[in-house]
Amino acid sequence: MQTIVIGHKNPDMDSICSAIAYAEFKKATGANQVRAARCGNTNQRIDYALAKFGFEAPWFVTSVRPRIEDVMNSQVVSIGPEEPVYEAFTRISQKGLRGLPVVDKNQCCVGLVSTLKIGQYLFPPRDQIGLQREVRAALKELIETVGGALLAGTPESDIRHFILIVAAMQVESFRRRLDNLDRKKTVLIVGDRRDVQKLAIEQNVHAIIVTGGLKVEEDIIRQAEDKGTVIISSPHDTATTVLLARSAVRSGEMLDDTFISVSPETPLEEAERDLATTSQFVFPVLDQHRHLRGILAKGDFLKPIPRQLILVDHNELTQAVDGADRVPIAEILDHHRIGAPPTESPILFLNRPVGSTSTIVGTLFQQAGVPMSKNLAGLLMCGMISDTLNLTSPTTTDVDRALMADLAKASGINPADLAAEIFSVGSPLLTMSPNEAVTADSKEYEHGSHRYSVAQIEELSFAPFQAKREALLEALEAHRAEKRYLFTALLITDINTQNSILLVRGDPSFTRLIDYPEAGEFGWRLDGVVSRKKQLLPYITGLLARLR
Ligand SMILES: [Mn+2]
Repeated sequence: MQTIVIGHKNPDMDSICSAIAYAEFKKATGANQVRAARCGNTNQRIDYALAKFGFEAPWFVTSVRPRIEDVMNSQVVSIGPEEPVYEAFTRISQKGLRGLPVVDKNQCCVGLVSTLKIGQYLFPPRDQIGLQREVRAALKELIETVGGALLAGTPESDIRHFILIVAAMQVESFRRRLDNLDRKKTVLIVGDRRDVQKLAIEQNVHAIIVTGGLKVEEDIIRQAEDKGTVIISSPHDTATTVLLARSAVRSGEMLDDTFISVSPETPLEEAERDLATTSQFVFPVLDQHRHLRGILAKGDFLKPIPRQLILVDHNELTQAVDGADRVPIAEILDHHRIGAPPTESPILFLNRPVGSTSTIVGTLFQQAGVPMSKNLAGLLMCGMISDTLNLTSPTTTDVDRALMADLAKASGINPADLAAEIFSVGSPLLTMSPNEAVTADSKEYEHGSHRYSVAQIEELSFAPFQAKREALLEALEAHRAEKRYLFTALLITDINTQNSILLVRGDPSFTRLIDYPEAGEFGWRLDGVVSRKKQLLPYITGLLARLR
């Protein structure tokens, strides 16, 4: 079972840092196969923090929606086109399958051989019962399939069309029978019947299989060598020998090349919908080069998905990675309002009203007595500083202040210096396009039937704002229209003065309710507001409640 520790869409510093740190914590406390992930791009500030403390950006995951590769059987059982059907059937039975992919020398899948097709071959319909005697195979392979020993002659290795004849009759009857046969095609299956063997050699029958491991006399073998007749000794009785000889046909002779294949990346839901009504029971899973990566059986759709999520810094599905509703959520660590989906089993849901998720993770390290590297302490400080504007946001608690002091001691880094470094990197207004600025840290919310989004950017001053105002408003409106939101908002926070400007584009029925002092068209001055979560969202929720 793989566990993915992942923050919200449009990841911010806290969600990246807490995902990395919590994955480390899980590993340090004995969990296996835990991996930190992100479902969006980092920004310059996050990249700066990661580089400063020597961390890679977490694994980029666009979707956790279950895919075919999650449930397919990758211990691929296949058969070469040259291998006998007997071998194919043996593998099918051993593995309890309904068919096998046929794979050529280049590992490309060229078709399927199914139990149905093998059954039809071995048991032809009554009106074509003569087919029972026919086999297209190389004599050399036929000997191998029968488990026979070569006594005379040189069996060829090219595929030929043979007729199997069992001589269970008087020699005179057999003589008459031979008159009607193409002897070059005939493989005679007989016991220790010296007279029949002798006659068959004289009449140029192509090969003779002597069954039951019975002895063949020296002069018969010599005579066969002289005439070029192949003599084979089969250890099995006649009935078994006939069946095995027929199974010597190559798998490639019996393949179904109009088969449905699937790709490892196809979402399971989509595959299930498409394949449910087909009569094919196993599906080769092929990559873009048609190389066989696995086999999917219809029963695989019922397999549990070997993956679970730990959500950090969010608990609402609208903010979670695509497909989060399709895999089990094992834990949630967060400090936001509760909007979590119901779960099937009890889970660890740690939601604390502190300044950052990094604070929660740091506290877990302390409580469990798990040692933390200097770099990890520094990384957690970045998450805390970013979310609490270095402990100045109203979301800051005594827990944050105490932990920050401990982490500063552990890392040897002064929080104020680190904060100045982080916020001086990559001003969103100066380094991002208007579209990036309004979406990079955007979060989507639901209120009744309404959906809306609120983004936030932190700046060291409002100086670059006026020049970008119009472009930001246009980008907000484009984003709103694209997502069909009731409104889109952008909170621009000056972390030095602790004031913000709010830009909102959306339905006038909502915007006319905003009663902060206006700051130009579609803009409001929110003095003393720095926290989206603790100050702005409760205000917005209050307005929405008044909406008619
Ligand atoms: Mn956070």
